[in-house]
Amino acid sequence: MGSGKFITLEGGEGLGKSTNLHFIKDFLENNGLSVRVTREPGGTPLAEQIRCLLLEERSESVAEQTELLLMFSARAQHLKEVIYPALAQGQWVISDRFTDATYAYQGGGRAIDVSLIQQLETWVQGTFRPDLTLLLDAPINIGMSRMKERVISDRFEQEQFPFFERVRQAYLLQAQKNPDRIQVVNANQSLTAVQSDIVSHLLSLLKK
Ligand code: Z5A
Repeated sequence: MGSGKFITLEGGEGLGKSTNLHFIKDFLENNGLSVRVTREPGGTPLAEQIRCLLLEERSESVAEQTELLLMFSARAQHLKEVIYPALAQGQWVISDRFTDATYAYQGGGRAIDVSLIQQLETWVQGTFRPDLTLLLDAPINIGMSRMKERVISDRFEQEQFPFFERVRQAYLLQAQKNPDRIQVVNANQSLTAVQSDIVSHLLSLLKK
């Protein structure tokens, strides 16, 4: 890989990933870096089609295995077409969600055996992992109340409180297991305070 770094943003819905993605992009560009912003599931034309399959509401119930495999199918395409080439060219890549979301939603939310996720992670990514993951964390009701205004609701947003609590706990477990990579940011504070925490993590990464 070139000198680019890979940053991922994670967290439950409505906790400010999209909002802060743009803030991070601007911050890095102001520091003279070339930045590529992307998201999962998605990021390439094919992976975006898989995203639609995954998120749209449907009458047919989706098997957990189907959901998990589609997440990794989209990820394989995203890595090959976008993430690896951008890093090789020295760009910094920021992704709105990546594999920690699979541990959280499919592992925590759907209760899929984590060892299966680990096997797919190794198969699809080898040893490749983000350089920094910012996990926006807050009690579930905070994200939900911020999302109240939004009308469109996807297949995941239909889930109930216990599902999102399992997602949150699985994210926090990932952070515990990967303390050097995953930085937990308290999302239950003002946007200015959130962004000040984010900047301190970015500055540490810039010094590495
Ligand atoms: N998924 C999965 O299951 N497995 C996987 O492996 C992957 C994904 C990769 C799509 O995610 C779904 O895919 C996701 C998990 C699943 N489903 N869910 N739920 P997505 O990222 O596209 O969708 P999302 O999680 O629902 O994100 P979102 O709706 O775009 O929310 P957000 O980006 O975190 O929040 P936001 O839009 O930036 O902020 C929400 C509002 O809060 C907005 O009005 C902001 O102005 C406001 N905000 C933000 N920060 C603050 C603070 N600090 N104070 C006050 N107000 C704030």
